[in-house]
Amino acid sequence: MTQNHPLPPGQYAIDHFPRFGLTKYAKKYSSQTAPLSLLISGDVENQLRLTEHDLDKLTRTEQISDFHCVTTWTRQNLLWGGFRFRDFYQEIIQPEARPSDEVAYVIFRCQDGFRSILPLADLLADDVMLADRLAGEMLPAKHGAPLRLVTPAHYGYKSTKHLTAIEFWSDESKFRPPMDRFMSHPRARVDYEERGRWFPGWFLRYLYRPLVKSTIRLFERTMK
Ligand SMILES: Nc1nc2c(c(=O)[nH]1)N[C@H]1C(S)=C(S)[C@@H](COP(=O)(O)O)O[C@H]1N2
Ligand SMILES: [Mo]
Repeated sequence: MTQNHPLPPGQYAIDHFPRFGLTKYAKKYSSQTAPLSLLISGDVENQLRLTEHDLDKLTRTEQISDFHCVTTWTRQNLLWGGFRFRDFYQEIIQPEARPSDEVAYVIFRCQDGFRSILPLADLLADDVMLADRLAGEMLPAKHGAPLRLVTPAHYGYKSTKHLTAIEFWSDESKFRPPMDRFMSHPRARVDYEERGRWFPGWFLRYLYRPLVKSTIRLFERTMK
């Protein structure tokens, strides 16, 4: 099942999978994983509060994909388990929450305050998952339990961990990026090196790369 994709522009492969993220959220780490409680809201007729049992009706799926952090490290061939976002949208959100026809953006929120936004169209791709398993085991707290987004075609900052809410909106106005605006690209596709806005991707490579080691160390300390 292992596939080797060429590395996207400006990325290098590492052989471990560190916990990573915005340093301002590093201290929010909790090894105690709360059971899933996912609030569905936005331009929808019905708000929903979903638990893990509500996801049982979806077909489980597994995929092997590469994970690309915007700071230039890539971890290849991760085995994720969970649900396809498209199935979740078509089999739970559309029939039960009844989103408006205008919905075009989705906001993901989580326990530590981090958040991300993606166009709905990007999320309906085959390889976008809501994952609750990693490498054949329950998704550990380290990597985003109880449930995280996995979207391999986008930089890691779109793959929000520890999900608590998903909102469906017609525009981006309800989204405030958790990082400086220049670091937040509305799509962040790795193939196009959409690392951030205003600056070209190759420029941000050189800005971010020196921060990788210290950020990994910071996250390691917070997990002790
Ligand atoms: N809740 C939450 N999700 C998050 C982040 C975060 O700080 N908090 N950081 C993002 C970034 S920048 C990256 S690269 C990935 C890292 O995922 P990992 O910790 O499983 O390696 O999580 C993303 N999702
Ligand atoms: Mo990242």
